[in-house]
Amino acid sequence: MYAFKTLLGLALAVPTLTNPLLRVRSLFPLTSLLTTSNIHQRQCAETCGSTCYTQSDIDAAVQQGYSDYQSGQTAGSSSYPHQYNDREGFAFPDSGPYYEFPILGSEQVYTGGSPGADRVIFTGDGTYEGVITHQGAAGNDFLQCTAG
Ligand code: 2AM
Repeated sequence: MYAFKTLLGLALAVPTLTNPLLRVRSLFPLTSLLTTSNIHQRQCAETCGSTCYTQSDIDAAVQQGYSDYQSGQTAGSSSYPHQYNDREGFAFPDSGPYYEFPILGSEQVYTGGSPGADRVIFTGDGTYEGVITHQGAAGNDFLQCTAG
């Protein structure tokens, strides 16, 4: 009986330890490599040029911009947030006046310095209205970013 158990143990253990495929599978189950559940994908709510913004990127920019607007502060030595006059005539969900604040593609909230090309728009009560960009527009004009 002892000999049988030893043989059975060896029969099971040896292929697992010596067969590279079985060894790799036991360390890194293949199924976890094939499923996407572990892969963090950013879901774009708005895309400006080729820059993707998630809703949480947008919410963070609006929150910072509106907080500065309410306290009468600007980010660093910049002029943001400041009023956006909608010279382009974009149709936002609510009426103005509107305010703009930079949104950065780096997943960092804007605190001053170069504002890049992209802006969130919000109203005087902090309602988010949209994302616009200088990317692809003439001069200082804006284009609306694309949903998704
Ligand atoms: P904005 O503040 O509405 O973005 C001087 O700063 C002028 O340049 C402002 O009219 C400003 O508009 C605009 N501006 C800022 N960043 C820009 C960019 N990346 N491309 C084009 N215009 C920009």
